[in-house]
Order: sequence, then C-alpha cells, then structure tokens
Amino acid sequence: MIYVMSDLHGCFDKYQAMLEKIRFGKDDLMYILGDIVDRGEDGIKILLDMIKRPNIVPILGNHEYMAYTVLEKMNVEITQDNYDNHLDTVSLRNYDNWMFNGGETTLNGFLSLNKASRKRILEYFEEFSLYEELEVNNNSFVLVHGGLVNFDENKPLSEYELYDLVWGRCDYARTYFKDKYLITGHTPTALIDEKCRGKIYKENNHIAIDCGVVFNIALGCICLDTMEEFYV
Ligand SMILES: [Mn+2]
Repeated sequence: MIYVMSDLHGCFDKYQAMLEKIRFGKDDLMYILGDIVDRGEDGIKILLDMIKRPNIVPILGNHEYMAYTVLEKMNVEITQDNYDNHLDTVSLRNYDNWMFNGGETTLNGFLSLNKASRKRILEYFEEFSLYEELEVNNNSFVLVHGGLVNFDENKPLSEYELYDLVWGRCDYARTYFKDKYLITGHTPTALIDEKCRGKIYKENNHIAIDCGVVFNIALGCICLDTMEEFYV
C-alpha cells in the first residue's frame, strides 16, 4: 500500500503510533511531505528512523530547507582560512529566521549527535525531493509540501521555483488539475476550513493532510490505494 503523511514537526511518538496503526511493512511505501523537523522535540529522532527505512520517501518542506541551510553552513571545521568569514550576514539572518520558526529543538538534536550522524543527516536532507508524481489505481497524484505558486496547468513541475513549492500555499478554493489530485501539507486543515479541524481536507481535487499534530490536534495519513484515512 502507498501512504502519505506530513508535518510531523518533531512528534516522534505520533509518527511511530501511525506506522503501527497502519501496520506499515516492508512492502508498503510512505511519502512524507516535509516539515518533519522544528517546533516539536524529536525531529532529528524521526529523521534517524526514516534513514533506516528505504521505503519512506521524504519530500522537502520549508523547515528542512531552513534547517539544512543553517546546519550545512555551521557544520564546517573552523580553520585559519575561514575563521573570520565562515558565518556571514546572510547566514546569521538565516539562523535567526530558523530560530524564530521553531528551529531550536532541531538544532539541539543535531548538536547532540556525533560527527558521523551529523554528516548522515545533512546527506539525507540532500536526498529530499521537491515533488513527486504518482499513479495509483488509475488515480494521478501530485505531491508537494506547500503549493504551486505561479500555477500553469501546462508547466512541468520541474520548472517551478523552490519557493513556489516549499513556502507557497495553495488556493484551496481553486481546482488546479481536472484529472489529478494535488496532495499538500504546510497549511493546517483547520485553517483551510474550520469544519475540517483534525481531518484531512478533500475538496476541488485537493487533498490537504496537515491536521496539526504539533498543535495537539491530530496526525493524519491517507492510503492512496484505498483513499482510507487514518488518525492518531
Ligand atoms: Mn511548512
């Protein structure tokens, strides 16, 4: 079976509970639509678990992008050649912005790792895709963390800017594709429609799956073979 969930935000226990609930096995496939890290405590712990599971496919969220941008810059050895310029103004601004967006838990988790694990985390971030396109049971799906800003039906996904996919938000009142479902995280479903609080939003060929687990609402997961929804 093929599943999708999103916006775990460091909620390791809920992540684990969901995998148990759906009896996630070696023959299944799970797409996680980003924002695995930040705000909650255990983003790094989730990443270390995901790394061990080749049947979990990570898609980039804005929080991974912020984390990677800072950690990759920080994770260099200070030498005589770089000691006075390795953190420039842009890097410090990126750091500030990440902390403002709940990055402290992820930073602490990263700093508690040994050198080899830090390297593995940074390599893993580089494996994240920006989007996926799938065909399951004659249904077509586009998977992306945020949205499709500057949408054009005929524009290939590869031509969207990173910002449009990762930070952008969908207009959920608008049907983007007549013949495809667009699956997104990033925007808690309660903010799309208060009636959908804690539930997956399905309207206008959208499937929005961020049910706000880090705000103590719920973690949602959808099975693309059956369209069955799961919650913990
Ligand atoms: Mn996001």
